Amino acid sequence: MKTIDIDTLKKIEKIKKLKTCYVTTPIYYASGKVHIGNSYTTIACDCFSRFHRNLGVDTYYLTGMDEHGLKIETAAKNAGITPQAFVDKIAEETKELWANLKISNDGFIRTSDEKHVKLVQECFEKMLKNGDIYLGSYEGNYCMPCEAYFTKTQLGENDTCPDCGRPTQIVKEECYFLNLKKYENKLLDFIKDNPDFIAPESRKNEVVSFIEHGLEDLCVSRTSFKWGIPVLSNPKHVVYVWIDALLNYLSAIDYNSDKDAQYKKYWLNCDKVVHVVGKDILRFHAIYWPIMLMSLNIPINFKLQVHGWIQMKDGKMSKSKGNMVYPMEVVNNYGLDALRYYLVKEMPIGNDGLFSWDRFIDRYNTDLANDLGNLTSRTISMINKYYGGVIKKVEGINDVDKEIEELVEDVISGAIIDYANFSFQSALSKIWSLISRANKYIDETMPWVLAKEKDNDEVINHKLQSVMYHLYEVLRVTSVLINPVLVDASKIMYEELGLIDNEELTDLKNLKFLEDINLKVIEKPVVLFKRLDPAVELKKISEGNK
Ligand code: ME8
Repeated sequence: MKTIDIDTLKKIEKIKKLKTCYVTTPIYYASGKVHIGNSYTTIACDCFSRFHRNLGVDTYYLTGMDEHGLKIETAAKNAGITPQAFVDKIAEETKELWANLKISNDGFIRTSDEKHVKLVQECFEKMLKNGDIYLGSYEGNYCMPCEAYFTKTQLGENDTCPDCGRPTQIVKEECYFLNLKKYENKLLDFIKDNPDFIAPESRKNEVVSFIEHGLEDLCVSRTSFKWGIPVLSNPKHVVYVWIDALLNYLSAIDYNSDKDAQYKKYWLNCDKVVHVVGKDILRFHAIYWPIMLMSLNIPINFKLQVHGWIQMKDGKMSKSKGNMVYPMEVVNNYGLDALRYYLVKEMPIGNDGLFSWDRFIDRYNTDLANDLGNLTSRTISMINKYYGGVIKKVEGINDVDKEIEELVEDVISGAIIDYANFSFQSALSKIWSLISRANKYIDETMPWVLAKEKDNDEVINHKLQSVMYHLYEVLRVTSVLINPVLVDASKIMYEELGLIDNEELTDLKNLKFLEDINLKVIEKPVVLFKRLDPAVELKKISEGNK
């Protein structure tokens, strides 16, 4: 058998040595319904967490809600309820959505949680005391809906907001500042010394060039609204959103509390801490967050994984354009796996991905119904037809069989490395190259022709059996490799392949082509993904029947 190169082996070994992992999504603004864009991040982090757990890594997956700020205060007022009642409702709805998407998060932090409020107040006071936060006043162009000041160079035409395009207003207020300037060089050094701090590389370059242009101190409090965490020593100020929001990653794991076992395990001594963020909030995570940690004397023990946006054909999804897609609309009509697969498969690492219904239906039919679905049902039906469902070891294999075995080995190692690097698109492409090869292998070996030679022992007990064995192994390996993404299909495949509760044969860490399996497959496989008629589906969607 072909041997895997040393470099790949080293990478795999390193991944398999991981003991602990902490994965976080951004905390989402509790100002409205969670859409398919936020769902992408949450699903991708779920795949990442499931992958690590499947490898035996003790993984903590955190998500949550960002619940303070003027926008939420205003939305609550418009709804005629208190901000707390407003965010309680959104948090419940979001939790329910994540449960429906089978998100396997371990923690759900809300910035209105008591332990979070306490930590933010303590950290703010600590930074006040060490002089990194100071009181001053700020005058600048402020965008009300985005709750952000912009410098002259950032503003759009006629002083409009560079993010939402609406007019900004000149606002002056007393506020606290975080001294970013002081840390400029230290941060640049840190980024230089930790080349994999920000992935992908292009995003790292963006950050470095931003810092090199010079940082302005950051306004970190507000007096113009009430719905926030009061500054302990000067409660007319509330802590402005980023200091509040970023600390969720530590309050959730009980940093600075009496019971800080989780902080020790998932931060201080953790092998892999990954904050997954969209490109829109890179700067906050790559600049403000490490500076806050430096100021608080907490180790910067995390990496940033940056992803692009899910775009619609007519640009970014927005309520005003009316092009929003909500995840349950997809799940209710096409199943959870179809949504999970499409989102992680369509998002190239570092760039934007596209959501379009015609592409969604095309991928569903091609990848899921035709490639994966057909391979599964064809293989299981043939094993039943030719060998009464029993799969067993074979001797004497030929070159094509060997080629399949080598491909299985390559795909396993390649997919593990890709998953560990958050490159789901590439991992899935590799897995699908195996599925396609196996479908072609059926056409090449033509089992139905071999089966006709009933009295030929060589054909029936070796050749045909070897084809069935190799197809079975492709399916078994595939069912294990797709498990982090296609949570339902993988389980069904385990059942159909006789693998339920068989921890040894579904163990990702020791996954390889096995030469001696004796098992029985299910008699009647179900249709994993029912083929869709694109014309019918697209018509239904355009009529708004979905
Ligand atoms: O920024 N495509 O919250 P937010 C892909 N509260 N991902 C998308 C997306 C799209 N079209 N739209 C949103 C905040 N996202 C802050 C974060 S963290 C300490 C505070 C994802 O509700 C993406 O990950 O605006 C983005 O970073 C996040 O949702 C923003 O969510």
